[in-house]
Amino acid sequence: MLIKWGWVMSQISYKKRIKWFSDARFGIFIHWGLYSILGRGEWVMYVERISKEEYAKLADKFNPTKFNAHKWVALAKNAGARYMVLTTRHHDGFCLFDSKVSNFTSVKTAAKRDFVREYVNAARKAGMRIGFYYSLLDWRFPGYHVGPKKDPISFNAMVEQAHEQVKELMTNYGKIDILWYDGGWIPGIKDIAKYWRSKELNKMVRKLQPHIIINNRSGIAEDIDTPEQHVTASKPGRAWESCMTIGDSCGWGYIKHNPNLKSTTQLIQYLVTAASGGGNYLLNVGPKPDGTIQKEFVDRLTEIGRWLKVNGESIYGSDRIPPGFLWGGAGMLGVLTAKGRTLYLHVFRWPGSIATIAGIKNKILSARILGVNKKIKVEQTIDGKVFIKGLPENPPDKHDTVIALELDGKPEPYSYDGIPL
Ligand code: H79
Repeated sequence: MLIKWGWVMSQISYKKRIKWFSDARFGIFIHWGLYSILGRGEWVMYVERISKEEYAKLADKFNPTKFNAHKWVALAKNAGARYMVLTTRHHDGFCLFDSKVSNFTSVKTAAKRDFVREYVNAARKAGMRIGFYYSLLDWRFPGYHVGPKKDPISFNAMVEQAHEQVKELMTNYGKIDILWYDGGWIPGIKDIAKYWRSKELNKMVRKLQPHIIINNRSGIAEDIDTPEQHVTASKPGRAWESCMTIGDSCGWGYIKHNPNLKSTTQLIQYLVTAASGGGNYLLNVGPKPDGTIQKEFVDRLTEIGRWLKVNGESIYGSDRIPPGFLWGGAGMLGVLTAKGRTLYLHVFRWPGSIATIAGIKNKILSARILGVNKKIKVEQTIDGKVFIKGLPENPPDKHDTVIALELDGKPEPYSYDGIPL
């Protein structure tokens, strides 16, 4: 009984703690570091087998005079993002913050700046929630590559450094909203939490930052699941966030020649699909080495922001669509999102003057197109079919036109079980 009550209590506090995050729905991820100079993605050191001595020389060149954290935050805000996550350190071990346990930082090399502090200050000023990405692994330690069993001294030095640096990040920058671990996998090891001493690590984090949201990449589930490069819902009640690049590769840091970018429409559809499943969308930007962000990214983010200004009520604070809706509820048209008694039909493929959907049990009281000041007519049949009539021939929004359906209660699917189609 005691155990059960303890579980209930922790669920309640989880619900409370996670609320702002789930309501936010949209965040901007930033991958920026020494690798940005080479312009071939953040894995360049590893995939090109660059020695740590050679790679370290990049720190002498990393002096981004055009970096302005306020501009990054303004871009994210204008895109409609409610939080940001910055790579405080990636797998190369280079820190964008001041660390007592490493000399390989932007503070102790050419730039002589604490970029994490500048980011935190700018984000806080703008009311943007603050996330820290931190890579547990550090390629510079031989013990990482051969594993903890073959070189425990080097491996444990790496673990020790991670514990110290996470402590620094959780102590020196005020309130932090998200801790986004990555790089927890260890070659040949399944029980990674044991080797990172993640239980102890996260206990320390929660002591220093009681409200923080921790992701699932230290080998412990913690608060959120993090599907990478795909949108896949977790089980109901569990928060999740899909992270994704704008480019077509698995490169997250700046890539000089990366012409096959996802369109704004695709990005909006991913965001909507995540919201439909009760999840968040963390969209990545890899700024250039000088700290500026390429035009193609700025244009997409600005356009998403424009779309969200009109259609944000269907995204922010939305509920997960209950199970049982046919084909996600919107058939060939697109997907549904929901909030309270409102269903939002996101039309990705505009049908012309009549939109038909099946599988809705509720009575629909009224319908409106977001951003278009005109009531529209709805007809319903007793077997859950809905006909939305008198629509314009062409879609009012080329990415996704949203039709809000006000219902007589919370959305309920109409079940056709046993009825042959
Ligand atoms: O920080 C980003 C990635 O660097 C990191 N997670 C996101 C958020 C990540 N680490 N590993 N992976 C993602 C998956 C590894 C993909 C790889 Fe590859 C395939 C590494 C080597 C082969 C892609 C292709 C990267 C280098 C070559």
